[in-house]
Amino acid sequence: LSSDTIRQLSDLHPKPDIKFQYGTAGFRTVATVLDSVLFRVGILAGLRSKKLDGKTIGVMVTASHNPEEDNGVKLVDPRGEMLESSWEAHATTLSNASTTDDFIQVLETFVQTAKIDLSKPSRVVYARDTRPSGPALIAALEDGFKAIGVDAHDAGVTTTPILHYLVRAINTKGTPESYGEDSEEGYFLKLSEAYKKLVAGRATPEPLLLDCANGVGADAAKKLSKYLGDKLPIVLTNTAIGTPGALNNACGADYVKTSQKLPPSLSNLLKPGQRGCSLDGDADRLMYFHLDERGQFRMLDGDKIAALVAAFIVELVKGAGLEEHIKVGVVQTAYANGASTKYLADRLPVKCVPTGVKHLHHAAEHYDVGVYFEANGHGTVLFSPSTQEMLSQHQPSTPAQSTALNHLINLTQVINQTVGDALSDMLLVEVVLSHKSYSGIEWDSLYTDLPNRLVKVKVADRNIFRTEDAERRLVSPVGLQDKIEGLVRRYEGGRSFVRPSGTEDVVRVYAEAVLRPQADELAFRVAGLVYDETGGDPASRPR
Ligand code: G16
Repeated sequence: LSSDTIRQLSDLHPKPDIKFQYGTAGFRTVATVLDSVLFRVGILAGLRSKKLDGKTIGVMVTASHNPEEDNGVKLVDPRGEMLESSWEAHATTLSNASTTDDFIQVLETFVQTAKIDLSKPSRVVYARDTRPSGPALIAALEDGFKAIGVDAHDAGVTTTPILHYLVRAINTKGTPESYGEDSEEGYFLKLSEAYKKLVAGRATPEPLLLDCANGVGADAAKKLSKYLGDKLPIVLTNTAIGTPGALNNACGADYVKTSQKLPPSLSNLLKPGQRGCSLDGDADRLMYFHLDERGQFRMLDGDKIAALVAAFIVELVKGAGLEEHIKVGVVQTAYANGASTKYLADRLPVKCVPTGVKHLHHAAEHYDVGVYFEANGHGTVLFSPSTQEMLSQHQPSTPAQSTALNHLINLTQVINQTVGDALSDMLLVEVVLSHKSYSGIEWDSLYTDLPNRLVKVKVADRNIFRTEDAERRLVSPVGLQDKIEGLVRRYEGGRSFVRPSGTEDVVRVYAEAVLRPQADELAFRVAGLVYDETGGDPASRPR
């Protein structure tokens, strides 16, 4: 380590008096305090690459669904997956060293204990979303690259899933596992070509209304739309990338999921019977919706996407004559609507894991085909390497089997298997709707959601909340779980859980019950319990 260069550059990025944590989706907080974190992440990314023999690592600067004033950064491992969890702790430790001296000492110890050969090359590809704080944070990140001598490639302003795609494409280039051309254009080509094959010969669908959350998804969707041409007419809205304060504001996937409402900006645009969907701030989440026969807003969330997609894949696997060889499974979190879990578990193996794509992704890898979606619309489908191999080798016995097999192969291409990808998921949903001749109404009627409510509680210290059983039970603060269960018992079909957010400084409370007013009441009463437990300003007590 040339500690002189690191020292000089580190002095330009002093750490504020704040405790940082690499959480559910990397570091994420108000952008103004993140400068030192970005510098240090630049160094860490370089070290991760060296440790992995010069493989390319990804760095994405985004705060996704969070408000515009937040920002964040997450690392992407060589196969396009989230950073290996043991390194999350290293990221946290490095980010919290208080002075340049401390930082260099922690760094040297880390290089020794992790046995990193500094003579190896290091390569990183990085990108950011549209947040105004992005350019300054990227400059800090680049200082980190400079400090450790990274061969860095700037992918500019793009979506999180495109960055994940690029990482995998770069690392598999020229190998039998090649994931596609290592460029944004390569991504759009791969997805759009597969989509066109899957809908060949089918009627052009009614236009899809796409809410881009005034974020980076607007640019990407515009480009994708050109590749799709008239195969999928898309009406883009909330594309005001340059308007201060517009990002995720009363629009986007998180707004739709949490408020269970149509973004007000869409109210004059969405016509009864029309399909609409919302991206989030970095286009890795997708929520669908439609207006039913009575003009009522109906949300088609990640659970509904999982149900739609899993059933379709099972049908194709059977159609291809592969049901004895390929087992499809689903992964959800505690937020999955109880009705969706019942619907899926009656048909397929279903596993529940803690929040965070990395947990779902790893669990999904245990199936031949693993469909994973968080209720908030974050998810994808994984085809195991042996399943992909089987699909390419299988000899179908009938023309019908051959068609089903080709559809499965094309699905492996339209789906971004590195991470949840709103645009890829949108194409996937559109394929299934087209094949099934479903409108939003038929899709929605697969099962009826139990009424549910999600609320946030601002507490003094969310770290006192600890959970077990895939976040379905609180173990700390002691005694609170019993109180929650006491409340839940009073509600028909009641279910509720409490967990600390990994991306916002809040505790989240989820509740569902058979009747809407009861789900709301249960959520607010549990939130009240949480609030009483931790104390705080009575004016902000949830009610
Ligand atoms: C991130 C994670 C998701 C998670 C969400 C909310 O999404 O990638 O897996 O569901 O945060 O997490 P929490 O409830 O812990 O705040 P995104 O879209 O913001 O990157």
